[in-house]
Amino acid sequence: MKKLFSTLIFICLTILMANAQTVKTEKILALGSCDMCKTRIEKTIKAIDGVSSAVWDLNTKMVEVKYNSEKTNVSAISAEIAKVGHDTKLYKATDAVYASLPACCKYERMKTDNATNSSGCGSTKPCNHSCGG
Ligand SMILES: [Cu+2]
Repeated sequence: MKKLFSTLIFICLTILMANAQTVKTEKILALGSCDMCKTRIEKTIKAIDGVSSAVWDLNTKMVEVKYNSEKTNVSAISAEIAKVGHDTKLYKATDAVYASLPACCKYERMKTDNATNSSGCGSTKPCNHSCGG
């Protein structure tokens, strides 16, 4: 009887520890500008397998995501956000998807290191030099 009891305790602890390890809460930067963006971003993230909640904040542009780290991760979530038109730190939305967003959703795009600079250098690296121009 004593053995059964300690076995039960052990099983309970194992389950508790497993839960603590797999459910993560992470804040991800996702650029957007209005309530439509909020709905789009949250709906997109919640549709991902393993995500239990997503709450986007218009002021901070951060979305707090609760997810099972065995099923998904920040990189995969960021990729999905970018697919529907919102820049994240890891993935940028394509110009075509961004262009298709409603006018109210046009946010200021995230600056990328490899963007062509104003002098038309076209370098794929950060352009701190004069570009020979
Ligand atoms: Cu919007």
